[in-house]
Amino acid sequence: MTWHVLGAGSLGGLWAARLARAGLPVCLLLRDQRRLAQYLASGGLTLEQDGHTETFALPAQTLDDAAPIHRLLLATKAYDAVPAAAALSSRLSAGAEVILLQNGLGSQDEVAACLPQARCIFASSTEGAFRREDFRVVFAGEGHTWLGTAPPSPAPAWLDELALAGIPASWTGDILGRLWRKLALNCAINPLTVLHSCRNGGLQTHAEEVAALCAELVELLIACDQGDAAVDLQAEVERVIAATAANYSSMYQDVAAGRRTEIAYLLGHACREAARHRLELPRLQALALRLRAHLAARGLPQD
Ligand code: NAD
Ligand code: KPL
Repeated sequence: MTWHVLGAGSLGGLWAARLARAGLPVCLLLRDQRRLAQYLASGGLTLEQDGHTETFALPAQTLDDAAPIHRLLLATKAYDAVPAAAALSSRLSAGAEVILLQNGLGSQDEVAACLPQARCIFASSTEGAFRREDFRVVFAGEGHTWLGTAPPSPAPAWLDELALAGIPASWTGDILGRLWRKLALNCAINPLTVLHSCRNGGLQTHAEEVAALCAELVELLIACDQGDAAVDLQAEVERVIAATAANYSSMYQDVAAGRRTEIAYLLGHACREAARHRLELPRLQALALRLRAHLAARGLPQD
């Protein structure tokens, strides 16, 4: 069965190239004819990995092509996921499987609501990739991808195809826990790196601020019935800060490049859930206000 990939950017490109390299059928879904023409002119999708460069002349279609889709990897930013899914809805067969590769939380439920005919599979990835230019992806960091449904269901047989393609992935019965844990890490680290204008390691000099945020995030996770995701959160945040001390967080990089951030699906989701549970989390709320003001001052969207 063909792997349709919508979002031929960093992670989508990384998946598409590895699936194709393993001889599996892959088809890219591009926004419109102009984008398709650009792709064809580029000669294909190029992957840079471990000093090697390989180009894959994958077939591609525009979103409004008529061919049905049975398996889709949706690899857009969280704020683009719903419009992209809606544009494809009429092409998805009954029982189609859609893998949602978005960071944060909130977009997955929005997509699932707009694709009632599909089986939506949520993913949480720690792999790293970036686009050197259009249709040219650099594999920047090894990691792992967790996949699962909410509520839990049995693993699909195509998990073997991911193994064949060298995509490190596992099925989990607790994908929401994985997504919440990553969201909490991102909320404790990313906004502060933007506001203090520092690399992740720079937060070691703001340890009290990080610890206070972790305490509120633990309260939130417990209120959201995500107690497992709350275990030793502060210790893990400190470990990640130390292990990635030389890196700039993804949010820092987005702001520095003048790109829209995924704030609505990270800190924004945390604050919405806190309000829903009537939790007073003053540090988290103040952080969201400061971050939004910072984005507004730079002319960037606050959601
Ligand atoms: P990206 O911006 O590199 O790629 C997204 C792609 O989707 C772009 O090429 C964009 O043009 C395309 N797109 C958006 N709407 C579309 C539409 N309607 N039709 C066709 N194409 C459309 O983003 P990314 O870095 O790959 O991130 C995707 C998700 O994965 C994000 O939620 C991100 O937080 C998460 N993530 C990324 C990394 C990473 O290292 N890049 C790591 C972990 C998680
Ligand atoms: O995932 C990250 C990001 O930058 O988005 C880390 C490195 C964990 C920091 O939160």
